[in-house]
Amino acid sequence: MPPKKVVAEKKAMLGRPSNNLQIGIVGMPNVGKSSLFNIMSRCDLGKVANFPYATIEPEEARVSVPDERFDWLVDLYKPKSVVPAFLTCVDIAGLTKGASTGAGLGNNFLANVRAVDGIFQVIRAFDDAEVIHVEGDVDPVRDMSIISQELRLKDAEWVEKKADALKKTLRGATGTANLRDKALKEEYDTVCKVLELLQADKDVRKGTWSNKEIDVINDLMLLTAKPVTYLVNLSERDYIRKKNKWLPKIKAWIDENAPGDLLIPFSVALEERLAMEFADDAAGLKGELEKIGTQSQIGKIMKIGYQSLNLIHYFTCGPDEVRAWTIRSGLPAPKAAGVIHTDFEKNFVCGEIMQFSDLQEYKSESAVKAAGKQQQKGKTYEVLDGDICYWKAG
Ligand SMILES: Nc1nc2c(ncn2[C@@H]2O[C@H](COP(=O)(O)OP(=O)(O)OP(=O)(O)O)[C@@H](O)[C@H]2O)c(=O)[nH]1
Ligand SMILES: [Mg+2]
Repeated sequence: MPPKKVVAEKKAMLGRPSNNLQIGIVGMPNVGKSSLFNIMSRCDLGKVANFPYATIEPEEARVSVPDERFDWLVDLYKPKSVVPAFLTCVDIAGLTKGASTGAGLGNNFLANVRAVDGIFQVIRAFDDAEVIHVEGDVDPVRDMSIISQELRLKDAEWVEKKADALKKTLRGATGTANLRDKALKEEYDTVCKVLELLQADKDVRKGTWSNKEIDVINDLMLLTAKPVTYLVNLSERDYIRKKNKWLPKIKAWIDENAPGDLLIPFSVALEERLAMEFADDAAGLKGELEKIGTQSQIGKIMKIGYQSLNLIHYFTCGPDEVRAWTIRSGLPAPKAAGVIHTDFEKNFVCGEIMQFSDLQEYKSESAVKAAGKQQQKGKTYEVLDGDICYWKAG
């Protein structure tokens, strides 16, 4: 008999298995979350106000994710309408010490964090005596510790309850090794492992988990399982000169407590000024950025946030529309087609797929086809970021 073929098991991902994911802006009160949200959404949805807890209900905005390939395709097809990739951002209320036990807007806040899939954590590193800090002074490292601790405490409380409930059910189990009892025992073991990790002051997303464990963890909807991108809000001057006394300390904190998480320095003050002074003046904006020798970070923030959620997009192109379709990476073709219409998934026949680089090289669809570079792909094809797809459904 030939040896059994070993198929490598695909690594499961933490988080909701959805293509419609959201990222929440989280941080201490009065650090610039709503200001950032407003700049990103370029509208006045969030309430920017100089008092702690100005935001109570989360506000939502779809923010486009910049992609040079998309711009190039729009230029090539000159379509009647365009839809870029976007990420849904949610402005969340400020969190304070003790939130996990209900202080401040505690539980309200944590429910909002539970509802999002990823976190932009805004950290205040700008000095401004006019802007109150709830802890009395500016200390981003303390703020980061407070936030990560509150999220962990809440997770631990949640997981402990779950472990207790499972323990009771297990005790009631028959003791015969049936499948249900075995699954329960495995679930219980995972929950205990998660609790141990949290009690050792580690975030769930930093643990090493098997696929089975990830299934259990995903059902728990834990706060510390969500990816975090740290956004450090600097004064305009510090941002431009790329220097601030807190930056090395923040970096060291991340290396120690959340290794691998990304840090993006930016400046609400600068972004606000640019948005205001050059609202409809792209040339003016370019000139100003050249003059002060810097760049806006909003595009980068959106891109990194999108990637942190394992999101990618494929394109559909034609004279009517060039559009980016967001999916979670690793989806097979029928599921990817299904984001356009569920019928495309149900009655999937095949996909005609072009690679962006081929279209860029051959400069027209017909030339790509003539070169035999457009390929027909079946149900098992895994759609890649930047693919240009035409779906055929029965
Ligand atoms: N000087 C300075 N002030 C800022 C900066 N970012 C925000 N502010 C000010 O800080 C105050 C609070 O800003 P918000 O954006 O409402 O803060 P928030 O984090 O949403 O606050 P909560 O919703 O209360 O948690 C406002 O007066 C802003 O103008 C900054 O980079 N520099
Ligand atoms: Mg706010």
